[in-house]
Parts: sequence; structure tokens; C-alpha cells
Amino acid sequence: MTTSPLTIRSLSAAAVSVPMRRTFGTSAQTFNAAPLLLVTLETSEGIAGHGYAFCYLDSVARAMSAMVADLSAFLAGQPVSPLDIGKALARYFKLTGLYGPLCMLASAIDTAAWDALALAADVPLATLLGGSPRAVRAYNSNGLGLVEPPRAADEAEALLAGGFRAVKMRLGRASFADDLAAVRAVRKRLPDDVALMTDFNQALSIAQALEYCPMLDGEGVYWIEEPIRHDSYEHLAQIAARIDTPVQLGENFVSVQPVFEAAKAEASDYLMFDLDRIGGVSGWRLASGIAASAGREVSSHLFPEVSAHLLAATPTAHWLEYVDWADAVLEEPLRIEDGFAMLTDRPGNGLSWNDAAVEAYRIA
Ligand code: SMN
Ligand code: MG
Repeated sequence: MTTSPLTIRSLSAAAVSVPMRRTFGTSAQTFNAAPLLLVTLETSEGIAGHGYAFCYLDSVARAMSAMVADLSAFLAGQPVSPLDIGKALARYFKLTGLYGPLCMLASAIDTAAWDALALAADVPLATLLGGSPRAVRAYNSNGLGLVEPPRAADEAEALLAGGFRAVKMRLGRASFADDLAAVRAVRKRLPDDVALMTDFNQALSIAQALEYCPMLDGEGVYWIEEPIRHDSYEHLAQIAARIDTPVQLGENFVSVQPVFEAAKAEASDYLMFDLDRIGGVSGWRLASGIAASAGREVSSHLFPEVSAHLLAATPTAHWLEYVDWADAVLEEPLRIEDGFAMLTDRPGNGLSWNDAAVEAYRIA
């Protein structure tokens, strides 16, 4: 443990494309591999912090990787203070706007900075944030893309391995009748006490959502995620008011302001944050305060390793989204037991890179 302040020595990054075990099709894009940007923040004191971005496209991972050398020169010599780093990056990106990949990069740096602080304090990130490393309830999101009903039912059943009591399926097929058939096939196959989350990835128009979402009431669906575009709060509120099934929203919130706006508009019953869009650990802390004051449960989107720590320190923690997409490049993948993510006493946020695997999957 070091109590002296840490100073940034350098930032480095590796872009990797990690094959997924199951093809994963959403209404927007189909994935066979996870394009990740692995960010390492080295300090002058010898402690290294880690964060990563899920980049959606290989080209985005490569472009972000190319930016890291400039950012390293910009931040070198600065104290490892997430607040000050955030302010410096907001200035640096003032004219580009801190959106999309730039926001993901800034968030991954924030996450790495918090990791370095937790490592220096010799405590798990959850502890540093005022929580404790406990078991965090998770749903399995490692599949159930847009597949035909019989395969969907098989896949849903397979996703219960590991003791999961909740899974998520994507919706947004060309015909809603096909979505409904898939939901029914999956629901019929799963035990009644298994929660079934659904996710449209913004596929519906407002009129379609007002027609189709009520038809999912009574079908045993735990939540309906992003039925329409994510920032159409008034229309989301209209949909939420019309149906019994809870509406879930938030993976596309960039920074904290949308959390406030969505809560004020009563746009959804539940909220979920994406570590790399909400602004890293710093953004999550602010966002979870707003969610708590609005009385909304908080779930995570991707990044289960770090999100488990964050949920363990979130007042209204709900569900961890579990995906194993980074496992192959991690030294110690997140452990799942009986459907819970098991945090340990290991200091930091749980991330460190398996260097041989990183070289094997490196694209930049
Ligand atoms: C999702 C996750 C990862 C890539 C695309 C879509 C999805 C989710 O929205 O919530 O899991
Ligand atoms: Mg989603």
C-alpha cells in the first residue's frame, strides 16, 4: 500500500478482437468477435491501472488506439486524480465533443485511474467506493441474439449453466409476430422463476412500440429495454405508462445529464449504466446518486468485471449484465457462482491483461 499521491507516467493501449463463443445478433448489428480497447495507465510509483472499452467495430478500436499516444503525452506528469483528469479531458475534447468513441476512451482512462487508486490503497474498488466485495446478482447476456424460436429456446436453456436465474433476449425482428413467437418459445422452455429480460435496441417506432409493447404484458417478460430511440424520453414515458412490464433504459446515456433528464421525465421504470458511456467510475458514482434520489433500481451494461464493483457500492443495485467477452484477454476472469458474480478481496477493479492472449488477438 502506498499513501503518497500517484502521478501518471504514461498511457498505453492495445486494440484486440476477441472471438465470441456464440454469434450475437441484435436488431442493429451482428457480432462474432468483441472489438476491445485495453487501456493501461502506468504511474511513476510503479502501479498500473486498467480499463477497457467495448468498441462495437474493429475500426473504432483501431482509431481509439491511435489516439492514446497523444493523450499519454497530454496527461503525463498529472496526479492520478479522476476529477482532475476528467476536467483535463473535457478541456482537451471541448471542440470535438466528448461523445461516442472519445467518451469511451475518456471513461476507460477514468476507470484505469480509479483502479490505480484502489491498488495503491490495497483494497478492492468496491471497498474504496464505500461498499464491500460481495456476491452480485447477474443475468446471462452471452447470447440470445435474434435467432429462430426453437434455437432461441435451446440457447436460453443453455444460458442457465452456471446457475443463472435470469437471461436476456434481443427483439426487433422485421415482424413483431416473430418476436412474440420467440418470446413464447423461450418462456415456455425456461422455469417460471427464471427472469427473462428483453431488449429491442431502439428498433421500434413510437407507433410500433405503443402497439407492440402492451402485447408483451402477460408474456412473463421481466423488462423491455430501449423499445424506441433512447433519448425520446416523453415517448418512453408514454410507453411506460401504458404497460405493466417495466421499461429499462440507459446504456446510451452519455455522461450524467441524461440520467437526470430521463428520471425527471419518468422515461423508464429501471435505469442501467454503461461504464464507458456514463463516464467511467466517476460518472457512475454521480449517476447512481441521481438514480437513488429518483427511486430507480440500477443495472449495468457490459463490463461486468468493473460493474460488479460498482453495483456493490450502488445504493439501488439491481442486476449485473454478465458477458464473458473479455475473458480470453484477462488474467483473472470474473468468477460466476450460482448466477452471482463473486467479487474477491483482490485489490483493484479485477482487470489485468493476459499478455500472450493480447498479442494473439491484437489488431492495433
Ligand atoms: C448490446 C450489448 C452489446 C452489444 C450490442 C448490444 C445490448 C445489451 O444492448 O444491452 O446487452
Ligand atoms: Mg441493451
